[in-house]
Amino acid sequence: MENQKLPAIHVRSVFLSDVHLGARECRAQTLLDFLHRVHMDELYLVGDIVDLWSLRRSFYWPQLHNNVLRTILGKTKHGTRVIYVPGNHDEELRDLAAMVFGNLEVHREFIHTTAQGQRLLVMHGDEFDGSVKCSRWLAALGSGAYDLSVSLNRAVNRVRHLMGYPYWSLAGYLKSRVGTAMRYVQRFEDAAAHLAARRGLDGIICGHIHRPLDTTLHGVRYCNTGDWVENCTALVEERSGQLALWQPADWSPDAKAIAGGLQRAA
Ligand SMILES: [Mn+2]
Repeated sequence: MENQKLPAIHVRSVFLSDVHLGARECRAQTLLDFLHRVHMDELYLVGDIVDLWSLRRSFYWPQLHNNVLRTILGKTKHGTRVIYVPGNHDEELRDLAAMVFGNLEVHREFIHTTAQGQRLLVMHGDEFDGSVKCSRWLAALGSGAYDLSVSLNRAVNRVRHLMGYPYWSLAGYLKSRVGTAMRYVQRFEDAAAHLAARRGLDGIICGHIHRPLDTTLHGVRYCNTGDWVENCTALVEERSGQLALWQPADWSPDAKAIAGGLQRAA
């Protein structure tokens, strides 16, 4: 409520991913604060917005999560073009690709052109899992599917027992793979940047790994929008066409942020 009294910030485009509505970990109120304050011509939903995996495991849908969807739909009615690029947790929506519902469109991937004429590939990023080892494990851990690893552990050990091998801990194995996880992140970022370069584009905007980053990699711009589980970050294209990663301090009521926000709005 308080936030609605703050002056609005007008930007050209906003890119959000990995909101995970329907999961307990989703920071819906922080996202609502952002959506109430920031007005945009184009809103890109870069996948894993609704977490259908989590909803299937146990149904959880509080009013706040509903409010996020209503706020987004409300924006479409007020002229914002919403481009939904589904991810792996909402992959059922990929069947709707190329469909247009008024100001809401669904696409498998999309090429965004900035006000400065840069062409950027927008995709969720699970597409890179195939070329990146160990990703399924990370995806499962990332979505909090501990029970999955426990039941897998049981299944693995049943097989090992039948084959005469001793007990082996999956959790222990995963912990020992932290180095592998770091390599996974690096390979993911490499694969994403390479794809954009191969297609002759200026860069890529993706999500999926919950690691916000805006950098130059292999000669192209690599932007990861982050997530709304931990980081609460959005990639924002300002009126000038400049891209920047925003975090809560950029739109929440603290002094520095308001000055910055007002400059942007001007
Ligand atoms: Mn994902």
